[in-house]
Amino acid sequence: MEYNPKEIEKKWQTFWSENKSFEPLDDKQKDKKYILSMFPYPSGRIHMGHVRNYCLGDAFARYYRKAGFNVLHPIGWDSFGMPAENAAIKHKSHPKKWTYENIDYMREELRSLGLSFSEEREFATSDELYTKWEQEFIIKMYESGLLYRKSTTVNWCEPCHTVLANEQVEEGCCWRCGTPVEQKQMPGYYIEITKYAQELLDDLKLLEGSWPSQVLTMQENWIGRSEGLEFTLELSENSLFKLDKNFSSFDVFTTRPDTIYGMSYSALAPEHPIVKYIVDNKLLPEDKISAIKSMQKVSERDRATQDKEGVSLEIDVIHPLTGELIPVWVANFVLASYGGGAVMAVPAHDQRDFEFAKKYNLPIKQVILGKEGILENQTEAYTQEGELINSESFSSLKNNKAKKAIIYHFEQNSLGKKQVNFKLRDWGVSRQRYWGAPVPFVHCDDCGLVPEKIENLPISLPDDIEITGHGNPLDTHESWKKCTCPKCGKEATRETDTLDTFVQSSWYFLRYATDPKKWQTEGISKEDSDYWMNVDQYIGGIEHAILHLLYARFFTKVLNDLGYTQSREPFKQLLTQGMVLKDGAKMSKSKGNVVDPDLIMDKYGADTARLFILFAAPPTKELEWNDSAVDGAFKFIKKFVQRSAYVTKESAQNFKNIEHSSLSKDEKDARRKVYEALKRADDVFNKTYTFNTLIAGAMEALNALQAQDNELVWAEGYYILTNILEPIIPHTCWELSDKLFNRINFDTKIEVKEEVFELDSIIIAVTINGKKRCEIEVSPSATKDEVLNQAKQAATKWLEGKEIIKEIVVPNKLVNLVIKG
Ligand code: ANZ
Ligand code: ZN
Repeated sequence: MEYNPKEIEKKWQTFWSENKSFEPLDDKQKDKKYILSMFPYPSGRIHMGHVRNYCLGDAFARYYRKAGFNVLHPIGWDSFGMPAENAAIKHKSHPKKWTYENIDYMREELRSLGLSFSEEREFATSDELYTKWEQEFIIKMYESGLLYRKSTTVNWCEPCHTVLANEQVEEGCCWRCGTPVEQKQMPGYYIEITKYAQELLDDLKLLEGSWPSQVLTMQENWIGRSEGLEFTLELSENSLFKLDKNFSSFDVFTTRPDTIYGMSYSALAPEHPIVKYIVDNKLLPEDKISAIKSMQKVSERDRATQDKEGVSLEIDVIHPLTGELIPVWVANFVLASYGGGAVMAVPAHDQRDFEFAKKYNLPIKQVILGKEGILENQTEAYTQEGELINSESFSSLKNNKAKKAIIYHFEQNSLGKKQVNFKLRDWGVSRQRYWGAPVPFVHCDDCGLVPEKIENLPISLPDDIEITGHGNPLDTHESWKKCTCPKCGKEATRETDTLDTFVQSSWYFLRYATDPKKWQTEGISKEDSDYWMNVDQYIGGIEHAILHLLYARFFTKVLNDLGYTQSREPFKQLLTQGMVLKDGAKMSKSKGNVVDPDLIMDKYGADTARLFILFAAPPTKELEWNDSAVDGAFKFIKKFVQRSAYVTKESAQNFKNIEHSSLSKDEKDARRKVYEALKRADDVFNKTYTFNTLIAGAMEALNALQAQDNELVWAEGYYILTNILEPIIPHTCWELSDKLFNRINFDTKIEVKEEVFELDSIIIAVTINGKKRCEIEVSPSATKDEVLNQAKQAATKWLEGKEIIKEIVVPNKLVNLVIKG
């Protein structure tokens, strides 16, 4: 039998498609598995990362289908986003054309890998039908108060007339034209993810053991919960007058109320309203004003890597406990959007405050006494535990106790309150771009911001646009913008912002779970999603550890609250795959080390690519591309196919009658290896995911089969190996099982026969005074005395004339004899 991958792969791919072999059943009584690999962005061609991602998912899907589950294994396209617009600018094409042509091409590439996707559930997130439901969710969120519009500072490039994401700002300049980026106030839409911060944090506990702990930690840090004290700093009398009584105080948040007696200055963010007022009204000398202005121009992100910088604002606040005057500065390390955008600075115990105080010669006052005692000429902040000093009645308390005592004191005296803060910010979903889902709102002179009527959805993108790279093409499309107000019917203007593509990937798994027959009339079918959700196995790159996975968790909770699904945590198990490397580096065009999956499939066929990818490394580890290992994978399959010739018709029908006890040692060995591989398969798919060990086991089993020539053992071996390898090399295994066995009955589960693991004899070591002297071969049923006698006989020459004072038998392993002299 010859191995001809081109022929058999085409044959089975056509068969699967024509027979709809991989459509999930409409039978909610059946146990289900929902297997999902993160859907691809249609960038043009698939790369090895995709191959790894989808081959892993496919192995799970095929395994569970064989194990009798109703399996949902869908695919689609995350098809909105910037690259389509950039390609349109570069190649003078249309983003839509570019996107859908790429999808058609990549669909064929995935198909030729033989992936067992449901074809009926495929969609692209740029499909109008998808946009329609997404816009409905957005309106529902607006109506429930979860989505709002506000003005904030954004990165703005004037020549390109566009907002830039942080990632598009390179050393303070626009990535496209190189112009220095400005900070500009711009209105945008936000979803209040912060309302779910505590739940998003708490529910990480439910995922322990099922998600990689690294991902859980990253999410926890991103959510960034901290507990502390929020209190008000009152401005001094003089300062009040300086600010024309427009301000009387500001709030600060501290996680270290125990250090409050060490506050020697206070610092405001450059965007703080008091700073703005001072700048706008020129209440400081010219040079200070311009220094503040240049601080404001730097983005928050870049400030993080700058040296500490600040300007004294020439105003004071009153220390809430001592009544001392405390100077107020503006500082580049204070974030406008955290706490109140202001800090009490304690240079003795906070490193940033320390560096700033050193630079500007501000007092440093120690209030925590640690192991190092009184600190003189401090070179860095003391951030460890200790006892309070210089803290009036709180002195000598341990600092953790003092935290609570000081918060209590503030609360009792109505000076402040215990406060929980999160790093997590509300999710800005506005993009000033064309190729996205339009935000479904209308601006009316009389009614203000009005959501579109549900029956008018979707608000589709106009096709006749001019993409220049300058600004949002929707902004200049006058006829598209013109509309009527859904509320009062007067002429109004359409919103031209489109939604962040992360919105689309936040609910696509719920869409797949909805029967496509309902797609016209429902966005998410609760009935269907209650059956299919949660995703049993989610597979994707670690680069999505934070944003995508957090937004998807968040959206699921919101859609649950809105009644669309019973699910509240969408992904039960998460597998984050490692990267595919070549010559030790990530494959990338710029490094010129890309291996094109199409070429590999062309040369060797899909099964070789699949086998190599799952054999070369465990899924979570990096995978180094290796041409000779690819060749090795091909040779294994070829051998597997060729040797199948030893399986005769009669043996294929009769192998179930093997009488184990009558087999020779080689025959028994071969059988044992086959069953070991079978046993391992369940473990690998359900627990360890080490497909490499499963494949290695199958290879060993094939070698062991070759070392014997019992036809029945050959046939049984092939029956089992084709079964366990089918999730990995499906074309080959469908072909063999079809040729050799009756494919119709092929999916029945094979029982593991324990008799196969019973050994005829066991090798046992004999040691004398702990030193190994010889080995004996004993029957597994031998009694302790029989084993001992055999051991003594074998070791006669070491025992002659010696007295045995102790005999130890470790069953199946070892006999140790202790002798005297
Ligand atoms: C005084 C202090 C003393 C602080 C000390 C720390 C150590 P988390 O919540 O963990 O990030 N802080 C507060 N608001 C800030 C802002 N808008 N920008 C920059 N820093 C800000 O830490 C909160 C701590 O970060 C707060 O506690 C505050 O400094 C600072 F020995 O207050 B701390
Ligand atoms: Zn109106």
